[in-house]
Amino acid sequence: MPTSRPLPLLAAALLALPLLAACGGNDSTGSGGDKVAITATDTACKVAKSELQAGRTTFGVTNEGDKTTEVYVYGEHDGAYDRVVSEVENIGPGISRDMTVKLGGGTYEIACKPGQSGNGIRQKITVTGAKAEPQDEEAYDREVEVEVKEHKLEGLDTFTAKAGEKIEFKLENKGTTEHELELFGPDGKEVGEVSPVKPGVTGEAVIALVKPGTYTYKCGIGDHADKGMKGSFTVR
Ligand SMILES: [Cu+2]
Repeated sequence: MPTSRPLPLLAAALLALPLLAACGGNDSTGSGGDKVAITATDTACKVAKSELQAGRTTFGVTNEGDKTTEVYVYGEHDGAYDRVVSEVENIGPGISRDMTVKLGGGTYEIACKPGQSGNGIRQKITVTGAKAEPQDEEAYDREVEVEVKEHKLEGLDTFTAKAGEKIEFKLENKGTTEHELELFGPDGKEVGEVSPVKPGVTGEAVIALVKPGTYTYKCGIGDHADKGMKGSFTVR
């Protein structure tokens, strides 16, 4: 029983914790949460936990079916679960992928979509804790998907926006190393970024494109930009 443990021993255990975390912790999610397994088959969508704490959660998705699948997290909107909070696509049979998502308090549905179509097989989850800040999840006008692999950023070639629009940039890492997306306004100053995402993971950020002009973007990791992971688009 932890409560009957002598105090010095407990103190020693607490001191040892950061060391342990520093050595191991390859599955750490930053907020100390464990990875939540989602097992997808052609007929089922098993979520290891149906109750989660608000904050960042990493779902470890494994496809045990025969069809390529995708997994969505849907938030509620006017009584329907159709607001996409996060997704991970193109999970082939036998493949595992991680999906990290920041969830505020509320109810959500996780959908596995064998064959990558339809409404999917749904599981409800409950998240306890503070509601999400609007900018975390829903206050954007539209989203744009950017696909990255070594060494290309795809999806923004024909992208344009109107000044004042809030865009959710979704960075889908289909490569084999970490990538990110840094965005700079017409004056060259950074206006936002999608933080580095690991291979197989999708990251996102809502960025307001306040001023009209030419925006530039790049992957700021290593020499990726020099290798071609950069570009520009116009905001009118
Ligand atoms: Cu990169």
